[in-house]
Amino acid sequence: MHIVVLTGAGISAESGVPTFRDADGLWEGHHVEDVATPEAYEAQPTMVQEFYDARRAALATVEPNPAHQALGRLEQELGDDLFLVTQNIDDLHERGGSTRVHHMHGELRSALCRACHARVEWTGTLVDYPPCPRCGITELRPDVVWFGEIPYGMDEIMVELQRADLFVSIGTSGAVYPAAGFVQFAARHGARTLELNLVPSEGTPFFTEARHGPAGVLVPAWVDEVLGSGLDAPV
Ligand code: BJW
Repeated sequence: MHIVVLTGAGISAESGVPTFRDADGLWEGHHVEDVATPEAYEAQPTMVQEFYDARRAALATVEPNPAHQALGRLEQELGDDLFLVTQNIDDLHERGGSTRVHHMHGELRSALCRACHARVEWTGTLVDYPPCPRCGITELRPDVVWFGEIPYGMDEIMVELQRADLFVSIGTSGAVYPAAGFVQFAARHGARTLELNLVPSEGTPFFTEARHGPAGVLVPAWVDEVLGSGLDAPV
């Protein structure tokens, strides 16, 4: 049984990390489309750097919740039979026990050099334009994938989706591509598909089964089912 799990902002909501499209559609007062583009960075670099610096600093104030921990437990049991891909740029999966997390939209704790293209671990601020540790040029930006940019690791993700017996989507609105298309791609290649989300998402009609409620409840219950079933995961 090969399982591919895709997570989105909803899995970190109960940890206190705001989602992008709930409530008034604002992320700490910003529309995500206004800050998460290369054009926004060109036009207002200080505003964009401060936005991501604040989110990087906020990582110290949040903890993984039972949903992250359950996926860590699942990896311990399944090893290579689990492929975890997240759209999230926080580090809560890692702190919840997952060791092989594929961050398709990048990571807050990483900086990308616009001069030499190095990706370097970063925990401080970027708004003060520190030099790149590799080339010394002061062109570090947040290592995140903005609209119009190509997500990381797409080739590997597509191979994993083709191999999947089960595709599980957790806490994502299904509004942003290419992740929103994974369910149909996996289904076309023979996977059963399961949605675990607070409320029905844009993608719900494409799933074999959908369960609605908080991730902190649904995910541990689903992991218990998988581990209790001798890996013949129920959908
Ligand atoms: C809970 C919960 C709880 C709450 N428990 N659940 C027209 C048509 C189709 C596509 C396009 C188009 N025009 C442009 C595009 C492409 C574009 C796109 O999709 N745009 C859409 C707006 C239409 N996509 C891109 O540009 C991407 N690149 C691309 O396509 O390159 C081409 C290419 C692809 C592949 C191969 C080769 C070439 C790049 C997208 C980059 C997205 N970047 C962001 C910002 C990243 C950095 C950052 O975090 O700031 O990524 S945008 C933002 O949205 C962020 C998220 O990862 C992403 C998805 O959001 P997510 O996770 O789904 O969050 P929400 O808030 O939307 O949903 C949360 C869900 O949780 C809700 O359903 C809640 O109900 C639920 N929930 N509490 C369980 N307790």
